[in-house]
Amino acid sequence: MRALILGGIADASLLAAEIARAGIDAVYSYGGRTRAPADQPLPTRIGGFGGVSGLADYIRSERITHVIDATHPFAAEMSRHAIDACAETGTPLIALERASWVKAPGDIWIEVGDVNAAAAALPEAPANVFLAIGRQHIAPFATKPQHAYTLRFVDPPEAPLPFAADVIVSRGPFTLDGELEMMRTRGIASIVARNSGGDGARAKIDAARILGLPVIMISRPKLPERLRVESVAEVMQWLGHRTCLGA
Ligand code: 3Y8
Ligand code: NAP
Repeated sequence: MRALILGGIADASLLAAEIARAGIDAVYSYGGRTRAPADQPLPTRIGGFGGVSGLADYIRSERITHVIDATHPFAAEMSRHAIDACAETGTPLIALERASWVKAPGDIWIEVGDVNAAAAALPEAPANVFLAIGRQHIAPFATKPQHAYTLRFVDPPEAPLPFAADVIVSRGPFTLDGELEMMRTRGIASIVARNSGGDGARAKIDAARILGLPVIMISRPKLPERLRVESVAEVMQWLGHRTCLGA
């Protein structure tokens, strides 16, 4: 057995630790989006494969027998390539994808389908807005320059921003107290977020509820059907290994 983990988020790191503990031969893969990604307890590769064909070639040349797509729910292109490359090479594929956040009593969510709709959903009157969607997809907010934006990136910005904004550089995971403090001191009036799920970035959603702030929540991209589980233990069972996590 030789597993390829398409990683890049906290759940993939938890999986890598279990796979290393089980002594399974595996490779961890980052897309190369951040300057210093977290170390993993497995041999690690960084960067794209070169599309579906590049991934299929990698699977063949590295004699990969199982692929685990443990990427972020919004890493849709990588997930689609994994489905196609595994079909082409006849390689078993499983997706480890955490559950979406679910609106709780007291949450004020404006649910939208993509980042353009999120920008359109912002009010016209100038406000302090926290864009908690990283660096890659902020351009649509240039259509509403009247707002005072706070952004949060993993690494300092390398290029000029498409609009005036204050950038917090932090890779998370984030705490409730930290989110409350940041939103209060900046007088944040609304938040834009992706429905990433998981605990690492959930604190901003809880802080918004406590402060009675609206969250413009971007729903996940649709992906083709594939075997999908929500826990590391289920992936380990799929690999034929029991895990110390039980189940
Ligand atoms: C490179 C690996 C961990 C580390 C942190 C989790 C938590 C923060 C949710 C906010 C939302 C956001 C962003 C986010 C989440 C965790 C986890 C998670 C959101 C790292 C990581 C990589 C990336 C890539 C980066 C994106 C960016 C997105 C910041 C490592 C830290 C906003 C997504 O500058 C860039 O190009 C950054 C790009 C893709 C989205 C964007 O478009 O900017 N993640 N995030 C992965 C790779 O190269 O393969 O550097 O160690 C991992 C983490 N991201 O393990 O706990 O739940 O896992 N990351 C979003 O949800 O909208 C932060 O700020 O509240
Ligand atoms: P994406 O748009 O779905 O993928 C674009 C291209 O990036 C892919 O086609 C592939 O290039 C390369 N790529 C992406 N993830 C890769 C991986 N794990 N290993 C090798 N190549 C990868 O990807 P994204 O949304 O930018 O996410 C990039 C990485 O950041 C992923 O690892 C993801 O888990 C992590 N991440 C993303 C988000 C987010 O909000 N999107 C949040 C947290 C973490 P080729 O076509 O050349 O193979």
